[in-house]
Amino acid sequence: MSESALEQTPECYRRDGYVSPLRVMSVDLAAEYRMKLESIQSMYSYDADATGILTWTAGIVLPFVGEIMRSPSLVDPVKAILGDDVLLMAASFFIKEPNSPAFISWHQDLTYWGYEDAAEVTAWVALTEASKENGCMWFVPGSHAQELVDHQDTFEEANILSRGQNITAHVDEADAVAITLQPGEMSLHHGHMFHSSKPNTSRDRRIGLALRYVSPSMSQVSGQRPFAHLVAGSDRYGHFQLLDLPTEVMADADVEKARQAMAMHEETNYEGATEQGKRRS
Ligand SMILES: O=C(O)CCC(=O)C(=O)O
Repeated sequence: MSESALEQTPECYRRDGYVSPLRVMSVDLAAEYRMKLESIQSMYSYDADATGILTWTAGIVLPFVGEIMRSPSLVDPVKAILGDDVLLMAASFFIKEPNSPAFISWHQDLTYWGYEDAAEVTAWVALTEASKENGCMWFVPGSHAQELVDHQDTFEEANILSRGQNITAHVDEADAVAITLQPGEMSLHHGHMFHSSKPNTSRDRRIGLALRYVSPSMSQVSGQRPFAHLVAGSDRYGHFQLLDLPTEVMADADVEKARQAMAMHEETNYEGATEQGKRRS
């Protein structure tokens, strides 16, 4: 990433609530990571529980995700926004299969995560192309300047979001921009950004890795201490339980931590819901 792109990142982020596209790895390296992911997925394809763990808590159980999430090409622009101390509190794959109806309704990420502040940035890394045809994300520039707005639960089957949550007010799609990415590029977005994505109508998978970075000052309203990895600087607060990076694919001890992380997240995420939706972030 060029010096000038890095310098412009905080201003652009403050103004628009997102920055995109930023190249964070080569097309070849993105293809290599895709191959790694798909070979691990095929090893666990018979096991829905393990597949859920490696999809939604990838940063705890997959060493190659540990490598991506602490890479300076991702962490430096995040530091330019959050400051020198940065934790990675979740890393999840958002995968849309070829010709699948899976979509994401208009939402703001921080709605159900239980944090008392908004010092959070999502880095969404494209391991495949993300295009209008295969269901890239759409952002409403400047919408992050609003506080959290009302959402309603829909629990729609094809909605990838756990509660199928949808911003209650009308979101005018004419105000939105398509966040198209080439493999190896990423977008950054604010936790209050209005965003959504449509189905994949292409013949290939669309694979994104969403990395949720936070400042260590962030804390859960409930007093819960979620797991996180320290990726830059230091943590002077102790609001999170710090984990070591994974060194082996789906090691038993890491899988156990991943289960605890999912359970903690579900407790927060489903607060006030009338039903439990999908088992995910
Ligand atoms: O992958 C998608 O289409 C949407 C992901 C998303 O909503 C997010 O990363 O916050």
